[in-house]
Amino acid sequence: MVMPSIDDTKIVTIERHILNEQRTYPEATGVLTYLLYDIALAGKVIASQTTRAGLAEILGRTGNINVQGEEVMKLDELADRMIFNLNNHTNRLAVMASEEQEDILRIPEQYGTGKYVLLYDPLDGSSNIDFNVSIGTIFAIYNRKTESGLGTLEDCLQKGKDMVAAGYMIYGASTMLVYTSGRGVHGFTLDPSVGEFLLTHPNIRIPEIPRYFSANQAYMKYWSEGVRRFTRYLQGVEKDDAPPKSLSLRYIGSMVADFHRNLLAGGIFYYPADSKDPRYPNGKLRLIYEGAPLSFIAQQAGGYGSDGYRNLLDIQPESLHQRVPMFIGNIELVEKAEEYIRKFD
Ligand code: P6P
Repeated sequence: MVMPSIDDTKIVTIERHILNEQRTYPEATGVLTYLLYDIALAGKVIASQTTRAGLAEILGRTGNINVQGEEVMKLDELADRMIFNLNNHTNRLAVMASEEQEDILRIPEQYGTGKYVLLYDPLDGSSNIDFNVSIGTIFAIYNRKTESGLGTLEDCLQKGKDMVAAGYMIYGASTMLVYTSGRGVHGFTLDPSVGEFLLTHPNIRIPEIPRYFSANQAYMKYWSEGVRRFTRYLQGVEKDDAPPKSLSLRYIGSMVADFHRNLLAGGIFYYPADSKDPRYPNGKLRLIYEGAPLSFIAQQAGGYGSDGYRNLLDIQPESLHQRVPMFIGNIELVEKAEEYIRKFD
């Protein structure tokens, strides 16, 4: 039987890709490679469940409410548990923190601790599960700041500019893992037939000409004057300030999916401060496991992430679930948002 010839030099797994990268860094120990592998393994398991959500008993709600005051979907819990359990015994991490858990996640005492810190949103956009909309996992990796022993809250509250690596998994038509370790952004697509993430999008760069803008314009009445005028600029109706010709609106309401499309096609995702809920004047999205990792990825792909005033990666987090306005995507569009906010707020 003649088998189709497979060019095995083109089969690049996450491990091979990172090891190739690490060869340029003699001091690299390989621990980060294994950590990314553990995260990828969690992604494979989560993907195996998200594609069955409509079939398995895990669809639907647990009746639990998480620290965000949001109803917890069963897949949320599975994803949260999966990432913690696949990483809590590897001696690679000092501490973890999750969007689903109020406090930091300590490494169980029977296991050793390591030099990295893992912050993650296990299943962002999970309210979309019932409607079969793409959802995702977001993660950020830092070096621990404390010397040894169990990691602390201080280890989790670091500026995004000190991040070692960041990435996301998107569970959609295919499952992808996109990551950066500070040397460009690279995308891997899961081949379910072999259970491996294979390099499909090396060196992702956000296109110069943006194609989309993504925001929930139903909330325009809650936004500041500057953000409203920026949105009118994007719509092409702000007097004497024409936007890029190609712009179209795309908003899925699942940040990883909105971000991923804009990373590949060019555009901006924004979730500004709003007066919708006086408890959350800085909007809905969180800094340490959403805004900061996605800004690091955008910046590594030639884009930029801002809170409307400054680089999101320069913000010193004050608390685990701190919310922050965010404008992430093409530099020109994010800087235009900052300009409107400076001028009209
Ligand atoms: P809104 C999903 O619930 C999420 O956390 C993000 O994935 C998404 O970008 C945002 O909230 C959507 O929020 O207020 O537009 O429904």
